[in-house]
Amino acid sequence: MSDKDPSLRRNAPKLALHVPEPPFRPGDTPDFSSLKVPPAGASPRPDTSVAAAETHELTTALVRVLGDDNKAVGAWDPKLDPDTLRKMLRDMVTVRIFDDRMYRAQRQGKTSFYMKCTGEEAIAVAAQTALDREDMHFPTYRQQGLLISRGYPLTEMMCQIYSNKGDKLKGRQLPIMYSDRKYGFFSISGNLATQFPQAVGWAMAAAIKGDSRIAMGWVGDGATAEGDFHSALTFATVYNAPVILAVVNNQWAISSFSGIAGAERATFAQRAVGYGIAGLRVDGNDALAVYAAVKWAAERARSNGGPTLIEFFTYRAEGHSTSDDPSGYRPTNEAKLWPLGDPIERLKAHLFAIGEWDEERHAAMTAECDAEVRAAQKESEKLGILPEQGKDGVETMFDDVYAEVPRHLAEQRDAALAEGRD
Ligand SMILES: Cc1ncc(C[n+]2csc(CCOP(=O)(O)OP(=O)(O)O)c2C)c(N)n1
Ligand SMILES: [Mg+2]
Repeated sequence: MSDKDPSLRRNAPKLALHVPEPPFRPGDTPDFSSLKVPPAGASPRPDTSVAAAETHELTTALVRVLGDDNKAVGAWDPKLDPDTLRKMLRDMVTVRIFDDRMYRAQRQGKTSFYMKCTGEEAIAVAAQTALDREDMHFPTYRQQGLLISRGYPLTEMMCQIYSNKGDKLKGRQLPIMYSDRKYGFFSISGNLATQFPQAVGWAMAAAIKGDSRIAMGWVGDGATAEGDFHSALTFATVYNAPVILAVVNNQWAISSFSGIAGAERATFAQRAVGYGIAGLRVDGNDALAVYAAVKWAAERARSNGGPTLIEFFTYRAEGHSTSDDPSGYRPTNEAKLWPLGDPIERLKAHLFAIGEWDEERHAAMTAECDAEVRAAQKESEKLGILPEQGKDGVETMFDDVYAEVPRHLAEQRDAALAEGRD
């Protein structure tokens, strides 16, 4: 047989590619029984100065603190005081109410677009609580919990969503793509994974300046397939950047399941170790575990121990955005069958279990949050909603691009104005 003509190699095995397919499609009954969910408290908590390679076990495990009895157990229990727990619960409830009202506002035609984070509230809220107010976040469109937890005015968030007269970004950003340096919240970019190199770069700059603030970058499971994810990890490890890199693995990237980004082969946290970065895989629906993991990574970064990649394992309970209909690609009851539960219910049950909360207080607090969101909505809607918004003069699109409008743009602006007058 000749080696020159590959078609003649009849006895060799045929090469084949594997094309990942989600385990369940619309109409199927989801079955998560093969999912390995270790008991709460099972993971060891190494010292924050541990060598990155030694975190390997933690990248395949799942750090969990809240047990089936709703008590906090194990080495990762952050031992938070009840006021902090109640504040986190309140923030998470506010995020959910905010999401519901803004989703409805989109359906009522008051804005063009909205994105919820249902089921993922614990991740942004607990991460924010674990960091310092001065630390810098590089968020994606699903971390509204960071702003809400930092006490950002809800009215301002809504004005941005409505792109109305109160929108500080003047309608130049897609609704929900907030930006506020004062709140340590970098401008959201729709371009996936840009957050990672930006966070690493900011963290490197902080170190160069001798600053003590750290950065936290955020991406989704799907975005880890972007080149930016990998170059960010390279820079982070080479320069030992004081950064926390969060992968929110909600298992979906619009209609692509996480297998398309490589989840069938290794966990997202495992990617860290290959780069020489510490990795943690955490139950993202367990607010205490999220808090503890971010605190661990922050301590490591602040003491020049280097970067940490944290995978928050969760489930995107609703559509990708108001433009998406998940019933077209996954079973409609999948979110309900997801075994890690609802993060709000779990934190609430924990507060009940330690005798620091009850139904009456919960109902009163929920009513307060609801009233707060409604009041903010009323206030922001006074400043404009669709279809009245968006009638700015054509000349305004030339503003804020350059410090001084260059000659050729000035000419275009004048021509547009002249045409408008005809
Ligand atoms: C570079 C780039 N590619 C594609 C898109 C289109 N897009 C927007 S969101 C999204 C899915 C992202 O999924 P994931 O990273 O898992 O985040 P999630 O939406 O689940 O929070 C895609 C493909 C984009 N915005 N930017
Ligand atoms: Mg995703």
